[in-house]
Amino acid sequence: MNAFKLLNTFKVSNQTNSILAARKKPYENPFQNFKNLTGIDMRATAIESIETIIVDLPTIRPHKLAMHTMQNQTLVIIRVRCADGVEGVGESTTIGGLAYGNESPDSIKTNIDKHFAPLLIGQDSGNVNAAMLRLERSIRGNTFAKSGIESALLDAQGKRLGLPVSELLGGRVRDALSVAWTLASGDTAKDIAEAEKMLDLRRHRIFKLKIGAGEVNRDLSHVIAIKKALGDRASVRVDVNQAWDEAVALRACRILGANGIDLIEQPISRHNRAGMVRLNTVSPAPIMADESIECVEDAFNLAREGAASVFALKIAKNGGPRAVLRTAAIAEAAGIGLYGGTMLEGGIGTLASAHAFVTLNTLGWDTELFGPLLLTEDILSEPLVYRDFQLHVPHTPGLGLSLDEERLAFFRRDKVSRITSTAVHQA
Ligand code: MUC
Ligand code: MG
Repeated sequence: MNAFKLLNTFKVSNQTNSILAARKKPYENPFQNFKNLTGIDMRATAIESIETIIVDLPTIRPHKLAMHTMQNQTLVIIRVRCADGVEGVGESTTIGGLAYGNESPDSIKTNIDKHFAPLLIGQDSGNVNAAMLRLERSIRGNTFAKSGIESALLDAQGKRLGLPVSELLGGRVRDALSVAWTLASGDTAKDIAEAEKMLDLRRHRIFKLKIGAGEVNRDLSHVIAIKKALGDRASVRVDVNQAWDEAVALRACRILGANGIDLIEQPISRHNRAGMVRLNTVSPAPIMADESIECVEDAFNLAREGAASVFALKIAKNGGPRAVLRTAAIAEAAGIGLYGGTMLEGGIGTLASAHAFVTLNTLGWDTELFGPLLLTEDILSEPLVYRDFQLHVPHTPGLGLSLDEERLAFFRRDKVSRITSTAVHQA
């Protein structure tokens, strides 16, 4: 049988795109094998379809990073539908189109639709190892897209087995995660007021300041003023997003360390690894690698060279909740501290990260899983629970969330473009 025919055996002629429509009896021994409509041996947990949806959500205020100012956030939602009726949901999200990494929301959607889905349709959704290995063999990089798919497969398997994703990952050792907040309005007084509000609300007592876009001395004064205002009531850290060169960073790291700043994230380009090693040797405040880690192998090389004292763990930059735990294992073995990072995902990506982070033995620098709180809207039926400075991670099966279909329909980008094209047509 040629490849085209084989691919078509996975499709049925009606609109359900179901290879197993006649057999859909959810949860009845989903691991049993049986023959599909064309006689091919299949599992009840086979992947039937993969849908990718781009969603644009407004932020509560402009969020200023060295390379981009966010006015909204774009999520790619992934729905993996399986033959037993189980659906897994995942999210692939980045910051500022292509400003942060090698993948944009548009490339993530196109690549999943065109390259990932054909490899996965008909495969066993219950075997996450095998599914991800199949992708790994044919698709280089694209860790953001892989992360959303891996999250969705874990969500599906958790729902099927009645287990939270954290338990599929070996079991949680904590139920809640302390969460930092990023001060990034660009205005010192506004940032101090925002930090005070967060302390009052008992929502955050760790603050990350986004610097690097402005003149360095002004940035340093801004950070020092905020630390002075907050004193010992908060941990203050900075993220430079690669904006400095090594000479500037050498001076700035000394000043920041001397003024009580606890952590300095990605001060220089990810390409200057030797410079990161030199900075990490002399800086009084620990250096954290973020953009330097684009895959698990990067983490190994950074650890080997001593280029950072702390790693920002991000599911998107490693290829998923399981993949990020491999980076964490490298860090643990090398004595490198761990920080649970974010790409400012919405609720789905945030929970996918959280389920991985609750399984870690140590998480000395806590997390920054505040993405949903930066958005004025979400597309989940129930918001995530932030209380007493922590994100509380659900015990319900899968990622522990459900989509609000009406809100998803409202915020999906293709709906907006349909409306726009109708309006243009009428005019
Ligand atoms: C980054 O560079 O770490 C995380 C928090 C935030 O405000 O931006 C992100 C990305
Ligand atoms: Mg960062």
